[in-house]
Amino acid sequence: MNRLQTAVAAFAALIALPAFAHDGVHIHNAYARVIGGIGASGAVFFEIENHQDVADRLIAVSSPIAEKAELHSHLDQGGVMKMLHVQDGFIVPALGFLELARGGDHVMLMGLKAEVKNGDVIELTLTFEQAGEVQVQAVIDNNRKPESGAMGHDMEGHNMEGHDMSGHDMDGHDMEGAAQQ
Ligand SMILES: [Cu+2]
Repeated sequence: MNRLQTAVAAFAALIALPAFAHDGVHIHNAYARVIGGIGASGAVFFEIENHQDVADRLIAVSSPIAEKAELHSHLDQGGVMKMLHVQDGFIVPALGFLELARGGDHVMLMGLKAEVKNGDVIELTLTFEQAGEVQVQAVIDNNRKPESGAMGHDMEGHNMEGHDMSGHDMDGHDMEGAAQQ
């Protein structure tokens, strides 16, 4: 490669970057926990990856499966976790990540219109200030442990079943968490 070719290649690499930077937001590892039948509530968790070079904000959510969907978080009030409706939405840093996870930020579904079971897929529409509307499919997974969401990227391709089966007290614990959420 001569000098000119090298310079052209370097320039091509540079101009390729902004195409990625403006590629909106991507949603990873979406799953939902739902306890109960029609009229029940559920919580949805996922990771938001912001490919934009500006911060974005998740401001609204809706789902055909629920009468109402809200952005919620948990607040530790002297050891008691209280759930609150986040009116201002969730900020996702420029070129950064936000994880919605158990015990933290989550999407709350209220007034389910249909009965769902493990393995069912529900549709969500997320509305971002910058990226606009993003469609998400979340699988109902009432057995997932909190850690598997947090480590979603790293755990992919590993033996998730083996990992999940090693859980000890999860059944009781999970049901408590779901009742709160
Ligand atoms: Cu909630």
